[in-house]
Amino acid sequence: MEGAIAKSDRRFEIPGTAQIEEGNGGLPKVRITSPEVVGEMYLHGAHVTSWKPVGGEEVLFLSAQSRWEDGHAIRGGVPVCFPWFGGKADDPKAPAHGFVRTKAWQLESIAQVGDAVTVSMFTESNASTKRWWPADFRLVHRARFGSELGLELVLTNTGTTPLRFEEALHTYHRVGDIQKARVQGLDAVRYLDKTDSNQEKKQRGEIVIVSETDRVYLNTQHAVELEDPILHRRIRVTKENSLTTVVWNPWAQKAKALADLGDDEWTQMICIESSNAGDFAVDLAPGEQHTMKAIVRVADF
Ligand code: TA6
Repeated sequence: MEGAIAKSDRRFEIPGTAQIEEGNGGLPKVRITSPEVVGEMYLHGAHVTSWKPVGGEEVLFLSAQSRWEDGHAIRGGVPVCFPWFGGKADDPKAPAHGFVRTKAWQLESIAQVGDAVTVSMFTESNASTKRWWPADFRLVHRARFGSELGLELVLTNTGTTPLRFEEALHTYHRVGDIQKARVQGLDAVRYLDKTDSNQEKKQRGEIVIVSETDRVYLNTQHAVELEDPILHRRIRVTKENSLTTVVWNPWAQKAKALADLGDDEWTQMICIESSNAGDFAVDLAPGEQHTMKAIVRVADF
């Protein structure tokens, strides 16, 4: 059962700074409290659900309607999408966004450097992953909780044949009012519009959300800034080894259709996802390793 805290994991705790506790649905989580930050990361999906620099407000959106159980993804925070993004091209029955966000990972380490705390969790190939995907792999999600949130997705091809994968850090950012928010940094970048039969279009200026928005920005390593005049903050996302950025807001109708998202919660969230999706899937030879990084910073606005 996913719920119980493994006794052996207690050895990773850092008294007063990193505790392993039973979270929502009885799922184990690591709770971080340091002079610089508070944060949370569940073993379920190696899912960061909270990051709040001291003196500031919560940066991540988390749905009050989220499910907290094996086989379901948490709605909000940072879901890890792997080894495919969205639907699986050759198998409509396969779970959306892959299979690692809906299952328990294992705790690898918790380390403190100064006031920043880094939590590492991993998952590996086994008989159940091979039902969907033949490759042998080891995937680590490393989250550094500090005055900035540093996320690293490290994949190792532990097999003897090449593999190709997609990935995303599907981050839900909390905003005061989506209609007042602005996303900068993707001007003149081409994107696939998933609300318009994946037509390829070109971004002109900043992104303003005025309807359902579901776009995959292509071949871009640009930093992105989320301007929020209601919460008086600017969120800056920088990334490495990621060639696509996904921007998503379900708007009202889609939000109503999602059982694990409150009908009005679409006004308080926007996903900005550092990723390698579609034609930008990554090839990895046997024994090779690939690391995708994203760093989230908050500045006053
Ligand atoms: O990242 C955007 C997206 O792919 C959208 O198409 C939308 O489906 C969203 O992810 C949420 O997906 P989920 O499977 O978590 O409901």
